[in-house]
Amino acid sequence: MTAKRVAIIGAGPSGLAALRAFGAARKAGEKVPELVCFEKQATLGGMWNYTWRTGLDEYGEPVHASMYRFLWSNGPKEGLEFSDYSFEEHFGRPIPSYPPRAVLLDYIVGRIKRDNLEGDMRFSTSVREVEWDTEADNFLVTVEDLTTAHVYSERFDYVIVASGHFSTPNVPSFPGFDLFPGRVLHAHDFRDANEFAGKDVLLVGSSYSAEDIGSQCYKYGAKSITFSYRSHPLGFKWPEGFAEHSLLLKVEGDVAHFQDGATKKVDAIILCTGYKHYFPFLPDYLRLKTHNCLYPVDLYKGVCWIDNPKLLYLGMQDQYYTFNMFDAQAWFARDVIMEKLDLPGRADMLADSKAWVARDQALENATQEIDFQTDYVRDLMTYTDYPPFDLDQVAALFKEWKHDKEDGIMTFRDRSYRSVLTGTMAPPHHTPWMEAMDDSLEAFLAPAEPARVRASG
Ligand code: FAD
Ligand code: NA7
Repeated sequence: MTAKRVAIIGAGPSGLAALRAFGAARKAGEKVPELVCFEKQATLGGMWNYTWRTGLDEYGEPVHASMYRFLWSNGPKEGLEFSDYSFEEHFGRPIPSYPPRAVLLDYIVGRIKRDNLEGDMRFSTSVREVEWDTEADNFLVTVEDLTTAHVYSERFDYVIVASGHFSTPNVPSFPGFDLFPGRVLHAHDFRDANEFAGKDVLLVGSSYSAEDIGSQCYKYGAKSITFSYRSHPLGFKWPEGFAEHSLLLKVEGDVAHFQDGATKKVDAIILCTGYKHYFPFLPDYLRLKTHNCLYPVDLYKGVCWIDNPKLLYLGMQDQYYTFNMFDAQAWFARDVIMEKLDLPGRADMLADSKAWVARDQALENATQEIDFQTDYVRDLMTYTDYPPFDLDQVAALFKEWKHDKEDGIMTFRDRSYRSVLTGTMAPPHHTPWMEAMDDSLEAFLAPAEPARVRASG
């Protein structure tokens, strides 16, 4: 019998979690399927790769990256630590709780490289089409090697979609944008806060992107930051120079008008209005259709496409938990594929999924959301041998993080947390976040400057 073939679409944290899950089974002596990972970028790491490019890349492909320079983790690393690979193991010593992008990238990729788990990795290869062949009982996956423009198809028994969902921007328009004299852009195309030094910046949206890009622009010298919210303000104790207004009504010249009657002259507008789940390579009958939420519809255990569970999705939820949740999902997907787990019938899968969706829709605040996602990850982990970790402690940590942000939105990244894996308390960073302008791995890991020794005398 020929080995089963599995296509993994994307080599970001979710796709790499799948490689790691199968790698763990292989290490345990199990016979694992043949894995092929298609990645349209030239390297591992997904969203955690930085590129200056926006719009289309050198091949005419939409640029995946929404990450920007100077991005530091927006939650404590102790909440996302892989339970089979601690930060301490990777860096050889404890590191502070809020690492910048390059440090997290090093950690994600390090886990894969150290154990040579890359396997059959097809870089610079974009998946163009996935079709289900009922007769053959497998998928026909068509891809393009971007470097040669060669298009080819291969057959797979399973397909894992790990292509991320914070890449295709949701871009509303507002009256007056066409005549606005400054720059209008979406957060997806934001790259360098220095561009906005000395400027009055308007951010539309009131979630993570607005909060972080607004804070960044302030850190790098913007003159003022104005947020415009649709449902609710961010509500932090912002420093002087910040303001929050209700929804933008229109722009007249360079003056923004808000629903609450306020007006503000602005130099640039950044739409922090979220992203769309977008799978141009999937036909309608296989395509997940959801907004950004904690439990997307039509997925059993948030992973298996109920209408055809040989199609599996990783990382499609909105996220408190990130890397360790992707792992828990990948272990579950692996065990479905390796037939270590029996899936219930369609009606039972649907009922289970609907119960989770209903519970998600009734959530009223962040505390409940954290508890919900904790329960979700806990439930997933009961099915597999993903190394257990103390989920209650992680949930408590997320709640503490929420309070820390309320206490000081510009200082929360200076806090330290205890690893639930190693029990080690993170050391403080050598420089407060507001003064740490260099976000390189080298600067972050550099020892604190020794205190100057005063000449006695
Ligand atoms: P991605 O990382 O998006 O990876 C998907 C991969 O699929 C990419 O490499 C892409 O090139 C590839 N791909 C897509 N389409 C195709 C195709 N057709 N063919 C082949 N390959 C394809 N999380 C945190 O934990 N902490 C943070 O501080 C944090 N900050 C964030 C800041 C920003 C601005 C954004 C956008 C996200 C942030 N996140 C953060 C969430 C982040 O998305 C996740 O941590 C993580 O990257 C999701 O992993 P993923 O593998 O599911 O998706
Ligand atoms: P989110 O968390 O999905 O939030 C999107 C925000 O955009 C949210 O505040 C929405 O308001 C707002 N929005 C969406 N459409 C509109 C329109 N038409 N008008 C005004 N406001 C709108 O996306 P983010 O980019 O902030 O975060 C996504 C990830 O990127 C996250 O993991 C971060 O770590 C980085 P609503 O509350 O729905 O009224």
